[in-house]
Amino acid sequence: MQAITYELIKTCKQTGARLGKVHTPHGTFETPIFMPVGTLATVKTMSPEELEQMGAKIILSNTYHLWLRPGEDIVEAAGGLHQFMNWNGAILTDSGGFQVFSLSDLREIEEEGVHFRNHISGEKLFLSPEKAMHIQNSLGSDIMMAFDECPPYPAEHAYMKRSVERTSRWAERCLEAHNRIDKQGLFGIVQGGEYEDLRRKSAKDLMSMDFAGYAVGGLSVGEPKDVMNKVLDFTTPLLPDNKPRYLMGVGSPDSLIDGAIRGIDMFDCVLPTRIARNGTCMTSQGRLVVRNAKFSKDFSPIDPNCDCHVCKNYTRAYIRHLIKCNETFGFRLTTYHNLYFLLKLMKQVREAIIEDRLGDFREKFFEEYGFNEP
Ligand code: PRF
Ligand code: ZN
Repeated sequence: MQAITYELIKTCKQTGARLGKVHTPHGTFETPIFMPVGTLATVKTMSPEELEQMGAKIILSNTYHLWLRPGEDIVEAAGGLHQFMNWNGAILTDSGGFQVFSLSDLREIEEEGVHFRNHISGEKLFLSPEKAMHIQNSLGSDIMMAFDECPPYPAEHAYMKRSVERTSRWAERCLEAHNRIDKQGLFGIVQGGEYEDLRRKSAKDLMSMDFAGYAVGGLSVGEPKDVMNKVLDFTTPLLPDNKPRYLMGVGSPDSLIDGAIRGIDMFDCVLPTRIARNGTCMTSQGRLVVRNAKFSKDFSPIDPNCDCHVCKNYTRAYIRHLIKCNETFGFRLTTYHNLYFLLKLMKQVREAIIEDRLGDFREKFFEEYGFNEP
């Protein structure tokens, strides 16, 4: 029995976006979906009870960070990541590949794996496909990610080709090393940068292996938005219809809609939680920097069109005051609202797919939100 299964419910006649269901050992969720990021076994400032209240069904956590602190053996001894952090919904863990490349220095890639320095202590470490699978098996996430290389943008074709070939060999080793197939699903990651021939090669290699789902990696790494959309245009049609598709590290409202239109089912990003701690909110009228002086006497909610707990009970003036004073509660309020905003956006996307009007929804949303997302 596979741990993760996907059910395609319908496609939007206007756009081709997919409405589906993903079944996991920790519940079923409808797609397209946004996954809040809980890198260190916590979605920063939010309790699992609050995540449940706002409607989150699946969160993301990180192999790399939990390996370094507290160590996967401690999480395993607690009974796995769900028990350790008291979250009963689904969990996806990233493999550490991307984090090694983005956080550590002095990394050295070889066929066996990657040598690098711990970004906290400076200690020398080594991560390989086998090690990444072992750690994720210990964490007990519902969805594990293959260990891949995510090259920077732009990368030359010759480099990207070698990287894609190595990522395919690493993917085989991940499948080989994964030994809790009935309890945890493993997703492969398609790489290849902006090169169509390499995306094809990567997708073909990975399709010949039996993954529970497929991610599109190597995007949102500094390329312009139209490049990302073009890559998705030729990449998602290469992925199987009967498995979930996950666009890694993408979370701006416009990209969520444009990704769903191109057949993506799952998204994650630190954006809503990170900008929240900086005093910035996502609203139906675009971004609102609530820490700005102009809100000091504004007793209206962050977003008059939002029905979240924060917008029903707290004002811009109060939240601005808290954030100016570095009060933790202020960051909790903006984080709650931003996550609620994206979860609700995806709910609206799903409703629009049911009614074959996601194209109309996109047009209206962009008109009100603006095209100014970085
Ligand atoms: N690979 C992995 N994790 C990721 C990415 C990737 O390419 C990205 C790319 N935006 C985000 N997180 N393993
Ligand atoms: Zn709100």
